[in-house]
Amino acid sequence: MKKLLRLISFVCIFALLVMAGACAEKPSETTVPVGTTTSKSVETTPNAGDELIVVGFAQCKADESDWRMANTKSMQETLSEANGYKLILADSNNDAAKQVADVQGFIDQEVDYIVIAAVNMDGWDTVLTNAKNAGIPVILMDRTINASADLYTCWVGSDFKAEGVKATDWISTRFTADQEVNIVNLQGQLGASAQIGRTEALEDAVAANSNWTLLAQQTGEWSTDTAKEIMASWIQRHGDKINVVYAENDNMADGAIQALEEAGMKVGGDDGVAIISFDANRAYLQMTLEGKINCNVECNPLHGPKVAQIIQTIEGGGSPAKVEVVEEAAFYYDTITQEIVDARAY
Ligand code: GYE
Repeated sequence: MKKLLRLISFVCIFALLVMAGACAEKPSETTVPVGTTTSKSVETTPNAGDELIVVGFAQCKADESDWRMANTKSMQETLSEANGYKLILADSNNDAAKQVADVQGFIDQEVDYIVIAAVNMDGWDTVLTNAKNAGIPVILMDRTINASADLYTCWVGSDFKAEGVKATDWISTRFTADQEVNIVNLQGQLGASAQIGRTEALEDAVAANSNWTLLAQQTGEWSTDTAKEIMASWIQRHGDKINVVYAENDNMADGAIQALEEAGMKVGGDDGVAIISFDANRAYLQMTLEGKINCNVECNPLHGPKVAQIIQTIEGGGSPAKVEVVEEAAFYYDTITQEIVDARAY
């Protein structure tokens, strides 16, 4: 209902302005009347004076990791009241069932848009059908889900398997085909598409390289402390047989490094246990520069502006692209520079 009223007021304002413009002097330059968006570029913020656009944001766990905190901050800074939005943040504390309930809560509140950073890939059909029936556009951000594509408007995020391939490609350059490569894998929270994609890339590479062995694999829940405990037990069991730690985010890589150093093992560099990480947060790019992390694959958390642009496209009557994969790089201990680290936005 709110959306229909907003559309009617938008059309009336536009019609009045067109009539006023027809009578006034032709301006020397093209002026765009307040209340309309230019065809040339999509504004990322609504025009002054409009009522706030209410966005329900279902975040998995706001303090889950450095990456997640940067992601939440990007959404809060972009979808601010000053920019014309009312952002309602629901933190599921990584409880998939609670996150579905959070989304249903947004539907009951009749928000204008729902944005989801999904804890888990499964369990979305019913609540997204409810959102569709309520006429509320759903924007998936960060992670993908297993649901019919007609149940959400679009998805913006990373190609997690491609990230993993960047990492395994580096491992291939680090070791020769006749060297034993024993790998331990600290996985993200099981069922998250980021974990699934990164793990899949590693498992495919292990299957393709007869000299590679996956010694151990366990979820570190994206957490430094959990990863440190798991790594300490793997050191007890496998000791210096471990050649590579494949940690699916920076926080877990940090935990593994702490455990290895406390066990007196050499980490990173040219001849230490090779450390793979994902996210490339600034603090961990600094560790890459110091040689503690060998390969850090970027995963951009700053999705706020892109989400705002998608909302403005829809507000202007347009249809956003169904899939927006963000461009990402990888950084290596022997080529990264201090300038790259200092320029990091998060
Ligand atoms: O790698 C991790 C965060 O979904 C890409 O979730 C995101 C992952 C990221 O907690 O640090």
